[in-house]
Amino acid sequence: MAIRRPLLALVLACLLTTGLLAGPVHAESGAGRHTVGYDRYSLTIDGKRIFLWSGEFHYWRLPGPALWRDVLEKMKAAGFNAVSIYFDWGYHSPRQGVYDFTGVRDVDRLLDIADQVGLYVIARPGPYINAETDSGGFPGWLTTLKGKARSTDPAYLAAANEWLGRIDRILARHQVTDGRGPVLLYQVENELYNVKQSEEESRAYLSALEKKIRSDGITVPFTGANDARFTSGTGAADLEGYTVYPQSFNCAEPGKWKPVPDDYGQYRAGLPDTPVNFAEFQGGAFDQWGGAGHENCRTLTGPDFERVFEEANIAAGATMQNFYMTYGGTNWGWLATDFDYTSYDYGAAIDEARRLTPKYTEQKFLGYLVQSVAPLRTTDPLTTAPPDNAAVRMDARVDPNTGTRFYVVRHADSTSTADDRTHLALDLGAVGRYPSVPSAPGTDLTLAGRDSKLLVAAYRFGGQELVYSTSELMTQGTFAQPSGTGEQDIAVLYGRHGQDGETVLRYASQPKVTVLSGSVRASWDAGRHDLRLDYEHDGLARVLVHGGTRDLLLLIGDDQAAGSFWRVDTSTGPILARGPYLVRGGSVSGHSGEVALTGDTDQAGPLEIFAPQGARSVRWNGRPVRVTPTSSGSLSGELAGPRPVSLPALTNWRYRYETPEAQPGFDDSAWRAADHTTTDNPYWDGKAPVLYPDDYGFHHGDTWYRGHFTATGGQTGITLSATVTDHGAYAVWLNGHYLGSGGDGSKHFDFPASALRPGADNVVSVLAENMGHDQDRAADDSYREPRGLTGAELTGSAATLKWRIQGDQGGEKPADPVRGPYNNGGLYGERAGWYLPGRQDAGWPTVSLPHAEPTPGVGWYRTTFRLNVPKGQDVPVGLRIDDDAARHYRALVFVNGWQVGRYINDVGPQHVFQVPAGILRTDGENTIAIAAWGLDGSGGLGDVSLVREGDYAGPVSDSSRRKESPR
Ligand code: IPT
Repeated sequence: MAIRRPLLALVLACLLTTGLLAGPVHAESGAGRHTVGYDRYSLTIDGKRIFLWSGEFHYWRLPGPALWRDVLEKMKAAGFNAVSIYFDWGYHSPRQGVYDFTGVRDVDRLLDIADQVGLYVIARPGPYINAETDSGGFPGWLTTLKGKARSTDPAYLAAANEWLGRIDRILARHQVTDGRGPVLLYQVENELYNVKQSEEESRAYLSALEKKIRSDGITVPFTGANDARFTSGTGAADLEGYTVYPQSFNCAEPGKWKPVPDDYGQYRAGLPDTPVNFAEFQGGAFDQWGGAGHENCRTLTGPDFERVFEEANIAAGATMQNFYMTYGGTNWGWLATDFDYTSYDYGAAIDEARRLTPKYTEQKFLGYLVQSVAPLRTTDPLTTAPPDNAAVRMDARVDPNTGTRFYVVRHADSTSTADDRTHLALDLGAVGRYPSVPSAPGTDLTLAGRDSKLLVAAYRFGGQELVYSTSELMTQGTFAQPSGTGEQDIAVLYGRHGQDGETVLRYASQPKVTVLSGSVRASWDAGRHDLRLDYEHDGLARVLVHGGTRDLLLLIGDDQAAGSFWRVDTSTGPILARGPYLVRGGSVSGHSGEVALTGDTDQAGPLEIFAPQGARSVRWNGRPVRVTPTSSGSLSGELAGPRPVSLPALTNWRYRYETPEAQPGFDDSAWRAADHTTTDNPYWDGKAPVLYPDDYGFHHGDTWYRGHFTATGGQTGITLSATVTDHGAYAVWLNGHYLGSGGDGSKHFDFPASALRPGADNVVSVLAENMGHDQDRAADDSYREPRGLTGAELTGSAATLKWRIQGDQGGEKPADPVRGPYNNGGLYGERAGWYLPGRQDAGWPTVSLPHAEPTPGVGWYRTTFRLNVPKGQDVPVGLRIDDDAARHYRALVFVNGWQVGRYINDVGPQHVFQVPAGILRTDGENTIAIAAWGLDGSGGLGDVSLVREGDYAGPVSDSSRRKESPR
């Protein structure tokens, strides 16, 4: 047929487009080595084109290596072929020269898992990453280093090179180019544009990093996420990329859409010689303290958003897309930057509890499409006649090699919520012209509000020639025939429930059509040799077409029916499975004809599989499934669901008030003297002594100060200045008398005359909680903006205070290296180990929740509970705090010693904190320790309960039982 161009043209086109000459990577091929190249169309690996479909995942936001595999398998199952990973410098480095890559920081293991799961890795080690994390990923110790960050300043570069040297050593062991792993691309720096330094300086800095990284043995191409600003010249990466967040981050108005930018050509114009690359494309949105909550973010960036915007990216020619985030995770400990709270769920496709959301299904539709339709990797724009309804816009692309066309249809106003109907004029070149599609009389192409369709035409797959379909193509492949003796092609098509669909295929002579299920009408156009099928999308229709070089089974679903399909590619061929909550992977033994699948069920239900020829039996998670052959050529059986699991109520709380630091007799002689008279901090206001905790090696969490003075009797009060940032707080005592609390800025506190001790040592005690460091988005060292107290002046006398400061145990040498530098601050109970499992609360009085604590200060609530989740089940667990928002207290939540939550009762929005398996013992005793800090008389703690976030029968809990993660 005419769809295929003459062989010579094909060869020429391939030579022009394989990109072998354009690629920067010169690792020799052979012996496991691979060549990574690219041209303007796409990336290539050993000359083979790939559509890079990637999701962003941060291992440091999921402190349980067993769960890394779970999330990566879930991504792979949705058709992602890559994962983009920020590596967080500060997470690995508590102090200069010291790096930890063990336990939850075992990056070698992460890369091994990605490799085993079958995902390429886009490595993004910064040094600066932004990511709504403390200091944008810079370690605490960098705050005191002389030298401007993100520049060529020698002190900074030396520090950055130290990190790069360490992380590159690991990344270099896992490079595609050496045939030893999944690392395919390496991003240098992050978002280094619109910054407060010259472009020249930024370029020189990027160039210095690149030299260092290459000298570390990194041979994969460099990518940039600088919104396509540095495509050539000094410091340019091999492949620049766009970072696009079309809906930005206002989750409070989740129904309010900003439109798709109409100019698709801009993306090619900005990257004329390299693939159109969305290094970050919005996959959700972060939320803030007091914000609308991540469910609203998930609505703002829901399946409708994904479909409309991701298809628009394809219409713009993108062959590299990375969705930030695909799994957001948790800002456990003090990982969040100052405005962000503990959950980094991000409203992503996979939620923080690792559950698949409707966004995931939408990602799967498009992920399967881009993996299975090769012509999408080499397309040029194609001019078309507009649709017959001006409210509808159509953009088209064509693959010059095969003539395959892609039509992306959306509302001209992409924010429109109207249902519009239209017909399209399709010029399919040699395949013919179709002036009004759909052609069946009385049918329309319907575009529901905020919807988009990506239609494939003039496409050959297997033994078939698809002329066009107004259904979207999910996937296609070759599988066993019903008779079991031969092969058939299968294509899965889908559309919105109740909408018309029309699929046209071309045959040499009229084929035999058997409608196995559903209502589908067939008609034959003898002039064109076209078989036209028309139907309404409703459940799952099955149509067998006999007459081509191979039989074709069309599976035509509405979104829900099609969404229940899973595709697994094995060395024997693809498997299509329908029914279960998740299919993670599979294999086919050609020998025994056994199909072995792994996956999860959330309830008992059907399993249907289409497998390569010769498949006779099925195993699910190792257990045999009784299957019977169907008329579709599939095997059908039943799977069991999970056993019900209930979680215990939390009782037997024990309580102890601490805050001894507020008392005058407390011995602070071992605390560090806060006596620096100067600092390298560029934001220093000149006041001495310098009180910034960072300058004394305390970078994260709460800080205590004790300021001593000998009272003359004239002292009437104190004025404190602080930078604790929004929703941060501090509390002040004089000789154990509570003076009150404050926030950002200056505040005066009167001394009650009775509290002052003339002629004696007086002590002002301050507990300060800052919300974390700023990032350094503008490259102006704002991550170094001081935190904590910034000044203190007594009133009524010229006496000065002598200060001592206390923070997390060990400071830059964390006393708890397993949980690491972000787990703890300087609360008395943290330093005394009250956050850890163990018997230290044996003598504490018991209390019941909710509990009131009228004395301002910090008290600890502890209890234990046992879990006995059945083996082979995954039950994500959250810990919930409920209380009257009128009470003013904040709390740190520890489970088995890991700080899994920062709660502010009167701010929110977070009330449920995820406790990842691995930290949570699903088969034994767990310890909860909550440090609650009341700022006025309304402290204490509300109700605390466990929340079962789901119940799945599947392999994940088995792997966590292998004690993969440290406790
Ligand atoms: C982009 C950053 O690169 C990324 O680290 C993260 O902070 C993200 O924003 C927001 O979650 S920058 C983009 C907003 C231009």
